[in-house]
Amino acid sequence: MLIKQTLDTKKIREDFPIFKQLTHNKPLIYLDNGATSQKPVQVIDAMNRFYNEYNSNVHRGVYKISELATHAYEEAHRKTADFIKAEFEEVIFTKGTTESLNLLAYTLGRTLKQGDEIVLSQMEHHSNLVPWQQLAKQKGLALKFIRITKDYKLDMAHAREIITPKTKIVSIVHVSNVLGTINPVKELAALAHKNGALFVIDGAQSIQHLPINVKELDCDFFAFSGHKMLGPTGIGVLYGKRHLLEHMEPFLYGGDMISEVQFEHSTWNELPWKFEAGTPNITEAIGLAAAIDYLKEINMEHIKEYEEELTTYALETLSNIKGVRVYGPTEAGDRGSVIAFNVEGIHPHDVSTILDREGIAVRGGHHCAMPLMNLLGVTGTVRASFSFYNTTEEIDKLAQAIKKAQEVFK
Ligand code: 7TS
Repeated sequence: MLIKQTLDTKKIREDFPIFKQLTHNKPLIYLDNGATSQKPVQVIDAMNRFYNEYNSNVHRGVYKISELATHAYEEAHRKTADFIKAEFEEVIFTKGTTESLNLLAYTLGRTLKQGDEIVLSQMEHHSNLVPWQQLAKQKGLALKFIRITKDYKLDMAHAREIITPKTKIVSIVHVSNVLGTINPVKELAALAHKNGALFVIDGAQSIQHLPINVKELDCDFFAFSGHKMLGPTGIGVLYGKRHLLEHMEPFLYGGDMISEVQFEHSTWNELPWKFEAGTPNITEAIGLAAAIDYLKEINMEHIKEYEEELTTYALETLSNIKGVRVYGPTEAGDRGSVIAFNVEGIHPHDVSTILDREGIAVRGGHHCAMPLMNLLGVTGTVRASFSFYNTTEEIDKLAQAIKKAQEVFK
């Protein structure tokens, strides 16, 4: 099967220094993009330039390089807001998706009362489960989970049953990091709003793969991480609708997030700074802005199209190997570029180790979704997750390496 070559992957790969090296004397085939993405030289250079040329703190100095740093940091906010079609005031920088979701559980949690309900799904990453679970324990809230159907999608009839006027928050993963399922978040937003609940999207696995328009999705909050979209670690985003953020209490207190402080009383800075206490991750924000520039230049629509082709190719290739069981929806249009699978009779860690010897990086394990593993009746899976710099040749090599593993364990 030939795929339509929407992107010039050969040229794109030249931007990624990591692909120039060998691993176990073989070219690196990086198929663990669900965990983190590789970084183009444009991102690395932007961060180096900051340290080499204008390293200083933001929002305080009146001298030249501090003004440059402040401008670059605010520009990073502007670019991020524009990337997801939000307003400048609606984008808060955090450490990552995990922190964004914890921020929400903490701040929204303050307004919840015993008996209130939170609805999640059975396919959540621990980051979108544990913070709500702990909040529910502290406050006597009920947690409900939308079931998964046999074809690995959310059971929307069940969602309609459990999302009621008692529900205060619905928080759902956009693209599952295990099943790859793309969830109907627009429909869920409407359902949540009809019942007076807030709707949160965990966008950790969608941000690099799908064009995101938060206004069109009509979500109240959208969380993601910079490191999964070509940016550095240590920077993430929480988008929130302006009128909601305005009424929420801050998460962390300290410098920068205040307007005026007296010994007994303080008032808060304007958005988004109200939610950014202390010296922020300036370098990382600058790296994230460079990543966004890069993604925009490649074009998110083209990335989506190319990855859909690649995923179709991979699904077909893997399903044709006897003894390989793939989890998740069977149509590439219903799923992101994540494929979890098991090889009959071989532990996922052993498969991953053999693949590593062939230069192939995949993840083996529970993927921070233990309850989902229990539902699937497995302790773990192997997971190959693709990005727009991956190729069909790499998928062919993955298939060969799986067959090699089957030979070894015969
Ligand atoms: N939500 C989802 C759906 C994720 O896939 C991840 C990370 C997170 C939240 C947390 O993001 P973080 O940047 O705060 O860590 N997922 C994975 C993964 O699948 N393999 O490694 C990390």
